[in-house]
Amino acid sequence: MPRILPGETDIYAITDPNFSLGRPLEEVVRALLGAGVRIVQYREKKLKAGAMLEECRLLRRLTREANACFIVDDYVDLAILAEADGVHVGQEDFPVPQVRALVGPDMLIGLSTHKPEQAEAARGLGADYIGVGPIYATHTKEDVVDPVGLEYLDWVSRNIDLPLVAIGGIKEHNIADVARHGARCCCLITDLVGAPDIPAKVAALRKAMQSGY
Ligand code: 3NM
Repeated sequence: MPRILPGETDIYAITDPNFSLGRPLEEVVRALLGAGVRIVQYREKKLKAGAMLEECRLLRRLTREANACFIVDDYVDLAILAEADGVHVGQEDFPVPQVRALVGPDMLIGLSTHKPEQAEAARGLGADYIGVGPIYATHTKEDVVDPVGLEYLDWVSRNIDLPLVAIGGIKEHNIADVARHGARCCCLITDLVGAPDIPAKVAALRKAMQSGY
């Protein structure tokens, strides 16, 4: 059983080959896990299914050895085949109840939310945690909605009884504000997997987060 789950205080890392400074996925994930990151999401938009499954099996092995939580973005089938701990879906993916029917009762389901109605609906749908974002502008995700700002994060942290993960444009220089506005768990792509020294970046992000509480 993974030691840290989404919603607990920590960094939540998402992989992205486009921002990893050309380093292989294995190197990036080993660096994250070695630095103590305990939640890793596999996010891949370009590879063919077989290649994605191969990468997910590798990440499953690495995260299991590190007692870390492994989540797959979007692809429910891939999450099942790779024996992931969770799958993360967006508002326009398969609806959470249908995803639940496929993955069974034990797999975590994360749902991205961008407005109060979506956050309010999430528990009834059966989501285990919600993404809250994009907090700030981000160019990492295509077709992303406008930034929701810290106000939405504040509102969710006060009103929604589900673990939340803040996401979108979070960086070392603003993560303290995100923590201050109710996020115990902050999710990053570019500022984390794009850091030349990933362990140093994880340490700096954690220190900055702590200063926000
Ligand atoms: N989902 P970065 S924002 C994958 O708001 C993703 O649901 C978002 O990347 C959402 O840390 C986002 O580089 C991109 O801004 C996050």
